[in-house]
Amino acid sequence: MRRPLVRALSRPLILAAVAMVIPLASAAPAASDGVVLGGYPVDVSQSPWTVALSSRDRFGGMRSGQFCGGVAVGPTTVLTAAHCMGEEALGGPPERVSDLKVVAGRTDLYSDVGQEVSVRSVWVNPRYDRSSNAGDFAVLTLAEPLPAEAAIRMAGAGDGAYQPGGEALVYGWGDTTGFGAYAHTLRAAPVHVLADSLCERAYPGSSEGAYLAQSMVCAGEARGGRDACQGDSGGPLVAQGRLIGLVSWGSGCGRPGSPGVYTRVSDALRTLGWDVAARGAHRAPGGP
Ligand code: 4AZ
Repeated sequence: MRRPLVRALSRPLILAAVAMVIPLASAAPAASDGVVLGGYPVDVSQSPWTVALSSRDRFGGMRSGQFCGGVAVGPTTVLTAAHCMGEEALGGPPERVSDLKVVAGRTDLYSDVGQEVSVRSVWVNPRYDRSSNAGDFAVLTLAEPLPAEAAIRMAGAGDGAYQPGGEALVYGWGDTTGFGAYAHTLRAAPVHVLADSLCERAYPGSSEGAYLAQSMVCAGEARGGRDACQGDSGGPLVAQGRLIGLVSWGSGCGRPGSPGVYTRVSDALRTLGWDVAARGAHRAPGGP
């Protein structure tokens, strides 16, 4: 569910209370140690393209102001989810968040290791559809460049990395339990790329969204357990060393039969008119 990040962040005490009760129930989540659920800790040097989006003014300084994930695809270009730049998350247009930053090279959000770079401009996909969640991506242009090795290659249409059954990794600092327990160190969870038909069946269309294979990628585990969750949005789904998805939505986190839904990077590239090899360096006229 593309639940507003803000709602979870503004009610941490309520969520904490729920989390204390749930382990006693039989319907406990399949895993409770993830990124991302069902994951493990990683050092950001293993995935230097994984960045945190930050606004201390809006989200507080505790966890470096982190509220979403992002992916460096060029020295000054970061992809994230459109819904991370929405009013529900930011309380207004992104231009009004004067301390919007990208945090790179910081595994532990409690530390000040790495780099914080101001966001110079935000381009939200004008075709992003809030009811289906189609086209859930935005492009951030940074005020200063990140180290060149921080950028990941994107997988274009027809890339084998989209093949169902393939292994992928999702990265983030998001909720590790589904109950509002936000990580402060980066985590990764191994998931499988799943057939579109699985997500089409799981998400035929509801208030949460509708799975559309052209613009979305289905990934997770049939048994549930490993999944992205709130706070991971906008972060990377990587297969065969290439970026195939951005964390977008799903019904809850890690539930059997409710896989994670990701923005299909090849479709974003097509919308942007970007050449895969150009890593976002070539802009379409009228684009970001
Ligand atoms: C969210 O609310 C969210 N399980 C992100 C990913 C998933 C669910 C919710 C996928 O940002």
